Amino acid sequence: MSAKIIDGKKVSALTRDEVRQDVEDWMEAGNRAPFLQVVLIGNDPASDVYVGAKTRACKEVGIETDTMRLPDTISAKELKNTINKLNNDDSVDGILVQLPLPTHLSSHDVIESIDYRKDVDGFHPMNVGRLTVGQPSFQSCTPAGIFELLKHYSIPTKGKHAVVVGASNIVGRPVSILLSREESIGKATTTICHKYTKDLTQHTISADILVVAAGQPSLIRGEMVKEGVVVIDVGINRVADENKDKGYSLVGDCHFESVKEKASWITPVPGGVGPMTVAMLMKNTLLAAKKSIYPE
Ligand code: BQF
Repeated sequence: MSAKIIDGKKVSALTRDEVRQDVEDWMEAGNRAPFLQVVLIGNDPASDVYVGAKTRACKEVGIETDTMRLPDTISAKELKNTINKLNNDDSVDGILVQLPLPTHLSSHDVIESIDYRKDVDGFHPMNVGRLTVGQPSFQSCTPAGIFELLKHYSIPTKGKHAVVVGASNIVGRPVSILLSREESIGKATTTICHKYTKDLTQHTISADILVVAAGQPSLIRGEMVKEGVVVIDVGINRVADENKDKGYSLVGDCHFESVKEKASWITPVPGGVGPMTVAMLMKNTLLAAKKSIYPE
């Protein structure tokens, strides 16, 4: 078998188009444009790229946005005060603090200082908790994007064995929770693997759906998966490539060439899950502006 491609670029364009239309309707009904405040701390080049992608998407769908650039010397207290002002500013619908943070800042503390009603990344414990118990919440954008892809391609999850590799708070953990929920996309038997998993292949080989978010190029190879598996590769790794102008190319956590020979469906990197993450941020920002999750 050679896998069919899950086209995240295409589905993200469709999703953004939907949001653009919804924003237009929202404004025609007499409301102001949704507003996303991005907070970018320090000078991480990858973060610059991600924030650039997010602000471009905002412009495209009619969401207003501003990026507040703060020095990496900012203290926890100063940052908390800054976020507090944004929490209390009625013209701000969504607040996104770009991760990773400089090491002297605690991401737990920073995330918890954001008003959960403006937490469009879905990282606040209130949103994570509500997601876990099945109450309406902002869903973390990458997991939500993965679900949008499964929905678009009508890939069934009920009763399947879903194996998630990577247990991060941003991707692996929430994906595993969502896949095991009793919802229309869900009802999967879920295994979560991480760096202490003894025999990774023993688990990946039995996966009907394999979500890989480990941050390690070629972690998953063809021999480690079953014929017909659906592979969602969340990894974004820079590897040196002298044929590219930038000097590097992006690869996922799967050895694409060998895995695609066995999979029924696979996400490419780039152009798979990544663009969906940005599209779902647009959706969340509109939900925040409409106060859809947390009505007043
Ligand atoms: C694509 C991210 C690791 C750490 C912090 C499109 C994005 C990426 C890839 C993007 C990511 C990854 C984001 C592609 C946002 C996804 O074409 O494949 C878009 O902008 N992402 C982030 O904000 O912080 C990260 C990964």
